[in-house]
Amino acid sequence: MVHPITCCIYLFILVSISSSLEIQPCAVATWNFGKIAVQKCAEVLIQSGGSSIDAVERGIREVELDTRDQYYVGVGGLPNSDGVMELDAAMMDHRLRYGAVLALQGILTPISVARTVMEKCVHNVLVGEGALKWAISNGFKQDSGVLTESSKKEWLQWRASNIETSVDILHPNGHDTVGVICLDCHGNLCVGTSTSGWKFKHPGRIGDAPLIGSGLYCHGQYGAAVATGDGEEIMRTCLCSVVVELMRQGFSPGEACRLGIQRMFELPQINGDGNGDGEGGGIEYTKMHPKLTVGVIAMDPRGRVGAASTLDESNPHRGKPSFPVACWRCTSDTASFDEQFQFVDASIDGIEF
Ligand code: SD4
Repeated sequence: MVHPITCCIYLFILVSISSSLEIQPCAVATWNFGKIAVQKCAEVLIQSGGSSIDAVERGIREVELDTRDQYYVGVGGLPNSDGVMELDAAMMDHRLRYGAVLALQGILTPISVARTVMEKCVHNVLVGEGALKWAISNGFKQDSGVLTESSKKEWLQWRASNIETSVDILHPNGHDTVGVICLDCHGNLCVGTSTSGWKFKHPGRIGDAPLIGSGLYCHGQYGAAVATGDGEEIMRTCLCSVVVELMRQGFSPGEACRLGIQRMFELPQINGDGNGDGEGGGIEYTKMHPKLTVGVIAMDPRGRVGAASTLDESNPHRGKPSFPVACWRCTSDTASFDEQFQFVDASIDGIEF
């Protein structure tokens, strides 16, 4: 005769196992380079049974360290107007822990520093010299290689041509963020971001990417969101906070992203061209806006994913009328990465997958 308490324990173990079996680990990431990130996330989540935190960190590091293309992320990103690399990164997990480093100099993998801030620091956000000090005291090495020769060359050319970034508010190709959301087999979400930000930005400029609620947000019960694009506008909307709040209200990830993007179009007009004199420009952020570039991805704890962007035929970005999202979902133990991977294109109408 089995003791009732033993019975309960067996039942509990059975229920835990079967509920964790139902969860299909999943990873999504922004833009075409997101594939590199997602591939690493898949490896971490499946082969080494890592957590969503491990997966987000390792996935983003792949893009930070990759110099094959001119991503505006980590090594090979582009510096500020003084020619100095100032990198932003952040992480937030299902327990609503958050860590960010802003304008970090001389560190190849800012996302790993952001993780240490999230996990070990009494503060949530460290900036500039203080962030570097924290990184070094946590074992990170300073490395001048964060500014590559080709990035330096591009900056020198830009400086020689005397372009004023401050008025170049709608730069179509001047920034990128790698944003990654992962769900692990325990149903835990984590989100992270990393970017060198607006190319040739004013020294000390911080984008939305490392700012909680703007470039990223995560709530273990309702979902996570990550944004990319025109950071000045994303932070005016607190876009990722809006998207997760919409999921809390019961909207699906796709609907939440679509409504979040609609909110972007409701931003009121900015007077001036951004050069500080309060004159000129006059930019109307309505659906008619010709160039607003924003993309957002969301995932809920069931692994449903949605995405939307401001892009369409009338407002393409790098020649495409939609925002590419790299997505991997573990649908079977035997399928290869490529069989489980897809690029999804998200436009104004939003998409769910
Ligand atoms: C920023 N939002 O620094 C970032 C850049 C980006 O696609 O995501 N660009 O404003």
